[in-house]
Amino acid sequence: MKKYFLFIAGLLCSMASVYGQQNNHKLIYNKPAGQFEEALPLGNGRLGVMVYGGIFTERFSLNEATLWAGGPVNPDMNPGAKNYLQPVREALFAENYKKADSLVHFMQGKFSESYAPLGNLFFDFNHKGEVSNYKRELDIQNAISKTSYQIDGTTYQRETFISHPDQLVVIRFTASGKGKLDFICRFNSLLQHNVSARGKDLVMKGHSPVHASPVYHGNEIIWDDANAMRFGAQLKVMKTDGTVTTEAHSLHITNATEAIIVLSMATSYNGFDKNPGTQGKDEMKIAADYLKTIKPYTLLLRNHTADFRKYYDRVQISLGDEERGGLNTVDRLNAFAAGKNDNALIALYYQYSRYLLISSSRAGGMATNLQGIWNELMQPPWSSNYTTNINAEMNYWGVETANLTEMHQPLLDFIGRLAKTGAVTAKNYYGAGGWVLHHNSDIWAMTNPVGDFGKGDPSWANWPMGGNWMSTHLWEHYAFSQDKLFLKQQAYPLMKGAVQFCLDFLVADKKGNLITAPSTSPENYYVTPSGYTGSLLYGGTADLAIIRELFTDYIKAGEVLGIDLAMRNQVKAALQKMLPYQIGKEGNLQEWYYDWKDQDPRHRHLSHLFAAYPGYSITSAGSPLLADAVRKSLTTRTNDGTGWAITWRINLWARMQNGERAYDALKKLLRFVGNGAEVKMKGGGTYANLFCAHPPFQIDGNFGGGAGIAEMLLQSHQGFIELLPAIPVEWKSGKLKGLVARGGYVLDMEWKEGKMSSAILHAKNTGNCRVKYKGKLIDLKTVSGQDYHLTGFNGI
Ligand code: FUC
Repeated sequence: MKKYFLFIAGLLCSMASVYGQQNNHKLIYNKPAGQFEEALPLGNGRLGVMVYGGIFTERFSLNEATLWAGGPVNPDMNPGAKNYLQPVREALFAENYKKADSLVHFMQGKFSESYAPLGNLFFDFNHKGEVSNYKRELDIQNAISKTSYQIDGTTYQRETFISHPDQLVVIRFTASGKGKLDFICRFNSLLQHNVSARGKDLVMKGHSPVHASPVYHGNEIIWDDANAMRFGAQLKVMKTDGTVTTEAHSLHITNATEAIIVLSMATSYNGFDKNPGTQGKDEMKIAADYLKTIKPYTLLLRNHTADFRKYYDRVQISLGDEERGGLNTVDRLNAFAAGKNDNALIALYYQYSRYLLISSSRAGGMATNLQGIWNELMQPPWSSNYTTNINAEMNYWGVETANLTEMHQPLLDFIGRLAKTGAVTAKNYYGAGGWVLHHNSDIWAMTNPVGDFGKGDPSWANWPMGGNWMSTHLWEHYAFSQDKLFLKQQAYPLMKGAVQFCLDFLVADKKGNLITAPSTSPENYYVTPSGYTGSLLYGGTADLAIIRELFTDYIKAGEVLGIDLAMRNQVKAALQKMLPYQIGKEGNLQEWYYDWKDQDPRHRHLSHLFAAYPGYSITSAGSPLLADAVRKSLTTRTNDGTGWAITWRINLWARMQNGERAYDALKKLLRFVGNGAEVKMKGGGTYANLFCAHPPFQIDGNFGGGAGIAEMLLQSHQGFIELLPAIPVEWKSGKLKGLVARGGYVLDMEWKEGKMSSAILHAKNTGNCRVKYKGKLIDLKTVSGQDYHLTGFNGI
């Protein structure tokens, strides 16, 4: 029975007013950061700062999202690689995995390049006396950091934000006593650089290396100023009542009560295929241009806040706890670790994931990398690159549901560049059409298998599924936005290219099923009955699941657009012939072609479960037996693991509608691991600044964790919208506003003591929509722009 009625938009109760958690948007600390994992991130997508909040010396570590080592990649670097494909396949089908493994090493190229640290900006304060009442905080609703303390009765305050509309870092210093501010501004950098001071300006110029090897592959750093990416950082004292004097490499501000400083940064990056030295942009002009028309502080702040909150305020969340916003974040983490439930901390973690995405991924810019945009090392872990066998995609798992669809665009645009280099890689490594991406990439849109021409481990290097996985994001963006123009112009051609590669790459097994060869299950190893441990095989489940998902998306896209019938039929036929999922003797979803054992049964990767999340070719309703096999595999893998690995488990348990297991994993994600070098424990968790500890820091877990929380509250992958599909008993009451479901629907919900008390669906599109709650499905026809109060469920 259809039981719903239309509400007049204006009469809808304002959910905003019932979120009594206005303070739960802050990370709060009572001492300065001693290290990166305690410092607080600010960003506008392009510019990033980690604020340490020091008392005598304040440190801002600086980043610019386009500042990378290296230059345009030569995708033609190993043109003979394809000659090894057939011998590798023959060895595999002869079950000679060792030989296949040694041959596949010839199908490797260079490693990716590294995301570079721009430098540091320091403020040295001439403070004397006892410090009291220290506080620093990050207000994630307004994207502003604040530091304050007292010395001898004077209150010192600093606030910093990075404006997207004005493309500047803005810092305001104040003292409560007249003329009490006395400090020096200076830069440094690990990159080759020089600093000069003139008038009220301090300028740092420099360049990154043309190569920085991954830290796990030596310490080679190559400098070549002619071909290097250049950067410029220009600091200006915009306003002060004090005196500014220049020293050789610094500015000195004395006798001030207030000082407002702005910082502009830019690089010579001019596209993935342009030499950043010889064909680069004029970075000093770009940086200077942003400084030309500086607005008054209040206007800069107002523009910044309005811009940021336009995105941030779209979602509100409360999981039923009392307000804890005023508490110190480290105390909260410690209490949580000691077993004190803090659902407000989980809500904060969710909003923080949204904060980090708005701060690190803006339309027109770079996709957020392994550390977002925040890195202060010359050779950061895994080069702070794009790792596509889980991490880069995970960064965007939650973006659409979190009502941040615009933030998806940098990844979707990146796919367009990858398809260009990837077409050459497909030809040279596989003799295939379309385009391919392996497990690593960088700002140069590198697509080849890494490994320094034979030194890489095939378990990660020789995995050609990155482009296929990435392409599923193109469909997801359409599924949520229903933007047909995007589907037609941007998504479909790229999806088609990925599909073309797969059609060429798939081969028949001995029984005629279509499979992949060579194949791996990212970074995991099997043990054959004869005791051989390896990673290379044929017909790995993960490959097949990813391709199946891509093919399904491609078919749907073609149907929506009504084009390419012949190819669509070809893809449908291939899909029918693909090796079906197999259930192993333990009741597990088989990871390998044969039901072999895993070398590490608790391995962090869960690639063979791709079909259950992020894919949806296995669902509880559509394929219950396979879903049970997924549950079995998940149980064997356990909820332990590194940071991002835990978050994959949260999402999978949510998809398997097991709120308790998902919550158990969530608790593990929020384990306070201490800080930086002090981290001794095995497994992942959370640092003081709520960055995810792999360890070390990787931002994927922040985004994967956010996605997981949302997946527990709202799902829409089974052809219907499901409300509260996997909530644990700890979340018996809560309120939500603004989460997005596929089809272009925005949901507000309120539930009390385990029962929904209000659910409102805002339709952005006209169409048919099905909504499920506690096993009951209702159908509604929606009209774009209308709001629907869902009343057909028990308890509403
Ligand atoms: C994958 C993972 C590693 C690490 C790296 C960046 O290869 O298996 O653990 O997270 O990405």
